[in-house]
Amino acid sequence: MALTLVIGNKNYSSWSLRPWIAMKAAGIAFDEVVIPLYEPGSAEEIAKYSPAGKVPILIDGDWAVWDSIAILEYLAERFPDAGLWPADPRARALARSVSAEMHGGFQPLRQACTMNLWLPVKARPQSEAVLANVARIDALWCDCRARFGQKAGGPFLFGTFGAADAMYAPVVARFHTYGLPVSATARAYMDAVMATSAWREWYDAAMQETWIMQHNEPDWPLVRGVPVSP
Ligand SMILES: N[C@@H](CCC(=O)N[C@@H](CS)C(=O)NCC(=O)O)C(=O)O
Repeated sequence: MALTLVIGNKNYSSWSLRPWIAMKAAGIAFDEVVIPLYEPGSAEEIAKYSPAGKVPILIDGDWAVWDSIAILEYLAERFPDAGLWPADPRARALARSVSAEMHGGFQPLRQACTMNLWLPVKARPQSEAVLANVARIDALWCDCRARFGQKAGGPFLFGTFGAADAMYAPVVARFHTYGLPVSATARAYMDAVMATSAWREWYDAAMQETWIMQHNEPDWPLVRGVPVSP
């Protein structure tokens, strides 16, 4: 039976992007159900699939798995040949550590630089706390690349695109949109993620969406990066 991934709208739903891009990059077939977030009835619609009331949710027959990390772990077990986690135990432990660090942390960055693919790409001033998050993420990307990615011979954290890259895909979007200061290694990694066909597919679909949420630049109303009248 085909898998179904229940996600939020692509422009905003950073958590949904994680399992979605992991499945696309790994070639795991699935149907998708898109529930626009923050609309009247959104919560009721999500609640039909999960009592947790959040997307993403993976439906596998009569079984539902929710929360991005749990979904990635489920997929890694169900599709062991997909290589979602690195084969080497130490690389795998590092991949899980950095994924968990993302899942549970970086609140200043997440709060100040919400994922919004419609926003124009430009550098915006940021707090010390946000810049400290950026520096930590840059350092951990460089560490993964230096210890494993480069040797494995691919442009991603551990070589080929995997669960850790999926966990950081929305961070790539944030760093790019908000013009955050990164090293050359981090920039090359971001460019590699953004060059994947999975990324392009998500981005192109986000550009076609019509749901408008308030964004964190309220004095600059925007539709797809183009200023519009309030
Ligand atoms: N820890 C969850 C977070 C999921 C989450 O916060 N999803 C947001 C969308 S990106 C959501 O469903 N928001 C709807 C709401 O809170 O009503 C995960 O990793 O999947």
